[in-house]
Amino acid sequence: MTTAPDRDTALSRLALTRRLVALLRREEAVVAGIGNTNFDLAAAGDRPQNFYMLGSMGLAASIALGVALAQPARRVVALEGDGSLLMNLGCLATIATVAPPNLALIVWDNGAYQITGGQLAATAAGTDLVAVARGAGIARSAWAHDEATFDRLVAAALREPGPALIAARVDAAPGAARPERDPVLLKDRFMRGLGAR
Ligand SMILES: Cc1ncc(C[n+]2csc(CCOP(=O)(O)OP(=O)(O)O)c2C)c(N)n1
Repeated sequence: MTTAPDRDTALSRLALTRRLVALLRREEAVVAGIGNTNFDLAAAGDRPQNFYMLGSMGLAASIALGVALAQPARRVVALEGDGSLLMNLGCLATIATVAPPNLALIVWDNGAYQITGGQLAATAAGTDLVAVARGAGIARSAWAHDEATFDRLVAAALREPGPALIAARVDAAPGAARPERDPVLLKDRFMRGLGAR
């Protein structure tokens, strides 16, 4: 769907992250953004092909773009909070221009910078990140209004040529787990997980 869902139908970010992990079959790389996004990925299923961004907002998509270009035979998924993506909107134009067919972006839109105190983000005032992505040139950009649609969109993004962007309105539940916070260890493990070391 291209119409943004109402916020009162927000889905569980953790439940959706679990659904994503359940759909992974082929050692796909998953690059998770700062905070709740990577906390929930760690809870949903830690794996050597997961990379947990620490500190920098909005770079999961850019890192995932690099991985997708370096390993075109591997599917790559970026998970990003709406506040983080708003800080690096230019990546959408870059991804549309380079257009790696093996890249999918998933955006968790809770309308806020939740982890730093719930300050409202532009998405709460009406910025529609699916419309922004489509405008940037990522034609396969859609809202997941419910879990079944999310599953269908993710399965298609993992199988069909991308790039694709999937966004969901999510709740404000705190992140469910804490991954390792040693950046060198995380990077080395990820590189080994991708067979790059
Ligand atoms: C450049 C930069 N500015 C501010 C921060 C502080 N900060 C860390 S996480 C965060 C909010 C992230 O918001 P979002 O990506 O929407 O995720 P949420 O917390 O809502 O799950 C902020 C403001 C930071 N780490 N980097």
